[in-house]
Amino acid sequence: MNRSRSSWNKKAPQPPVTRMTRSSSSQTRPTDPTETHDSGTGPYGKQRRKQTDSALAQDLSQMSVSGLDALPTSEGKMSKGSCVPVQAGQSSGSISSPGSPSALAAKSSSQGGLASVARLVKLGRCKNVVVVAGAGISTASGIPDFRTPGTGLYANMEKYNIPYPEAIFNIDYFSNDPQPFFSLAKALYPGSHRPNYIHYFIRMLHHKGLLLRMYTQNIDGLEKLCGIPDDKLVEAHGSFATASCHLCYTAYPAEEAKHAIMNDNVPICTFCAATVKPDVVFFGEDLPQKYFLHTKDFPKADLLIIMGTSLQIEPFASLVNTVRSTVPRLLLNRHAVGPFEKVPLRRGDHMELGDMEDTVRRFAEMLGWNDEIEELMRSQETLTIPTLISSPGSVSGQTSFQRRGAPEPPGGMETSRSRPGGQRAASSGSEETDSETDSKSSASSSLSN
Ligand code: CNA
Repeated sequence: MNRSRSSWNKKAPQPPVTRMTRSSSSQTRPTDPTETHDSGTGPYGKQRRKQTDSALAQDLSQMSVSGLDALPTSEGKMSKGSCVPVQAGQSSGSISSPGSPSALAAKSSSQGGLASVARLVKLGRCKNVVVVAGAGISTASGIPDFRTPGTGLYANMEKYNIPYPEAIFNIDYFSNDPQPFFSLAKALYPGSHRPNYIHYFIRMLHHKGLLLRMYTQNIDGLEKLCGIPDDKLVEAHGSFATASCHLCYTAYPAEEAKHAIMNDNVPICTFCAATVKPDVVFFGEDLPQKYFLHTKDFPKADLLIIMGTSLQIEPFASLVNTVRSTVPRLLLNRHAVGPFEKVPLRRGDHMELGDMEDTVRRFAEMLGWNDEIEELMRSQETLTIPTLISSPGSVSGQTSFQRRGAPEPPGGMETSRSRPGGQRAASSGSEETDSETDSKSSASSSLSN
């Protein structure tokens, strides 16, 4: 690989702030969802990944043998506070099978849960909706998730020549060998994929003045691309919109980083000569400052929608336990995850299992929003596609990504340490096209606090 240089922009020193790092698995998840009511910085302290490579390898081999099903599937998960992978149906309850409590809960939940929530929305009882999302909302756009057997990143690691899946998002591994991540980044850079119906459904929540905030683990930028405004979005695991030195955090022009990576060059920090990376949060890195909006948002939420996530990455996963205990929570996923694996479900919890695009379409029909969403998709796609065609990133298009069977993106988190990205002004992938008004401006204004 060649090395490229570019003009640099040294970041101003930042005041010390509370750090929240990304870690794999739900090691410190509160055990009783009804007990945790977040205030302040939340129940999670600084966490580091404690898994050993061998434990991870074992964990992943369990994942790869699990079947893909509309009902709960097997997913490896580390037990709280230990390095021992937990098997289906064991103490953490992470894996369920037909007939298991989760499957029974799934069965009972599918009897009208979606309709109940739709009714609440139509009655005007949900005006501060918080959405928590993961890679599953983008699989319909052709971007693999982490854990879906067969297609997920974890099942396709050999393509990247790494010892274990999470190495691709491990900052120490990157420091030694950025190539695996850069190979993946080439496939994931925004410009290759289009938002799907699910993204536009969330955009419609905003359009209706109901979206308090969307918290996404995704780094594909599709939320912004479909027009969800930046002040409604927390990209908890960072994004490709900015780039910086992985060592000293000196900012680096994102377009130049992209150009270098797309051309198999390594972008180099002009300040310390270490490797530059897109500001996607790696394991062990801090979350963006914006993430801390959750301390205000979740207590205020009157409906929580959890979509397309296995709730395996902390501290993000525990967010779902920080809404008030009376607040309805709706899980849309292929299988039960997190607190929805427990039976009985908490009062007010609903889940609708199966393919999410189908589920979300049904939900939209119940709400009477389907035609508007279709129209919104048509108008937004017309506006954004020309931009993408002229984008340098479009060379890696979806086709080549799929051909390589490429996995998915890492979650990134941004740092609260001296990373300006924490407050970065969102290089908007979003092109606001309608006259939506932000009915939750009071919450948004906290960004500048
Ligand atoms: P995950 O662990 O792969 O979980 C995804 C979940 O979505 C699983 O439970 C799947 O069963 C479910 N799912 C996938 N497709 C569908 C579908 N069509 N219908 C219903 N359910 C579906 O991914 P998480 O997001 O929970 O993990 C967090 C990681 C993944 C974050 O750090 C992300 O950055 C990272 N990631 C991001 C992307 C992206 O940006 N698109 C892609 C892959 C991974």
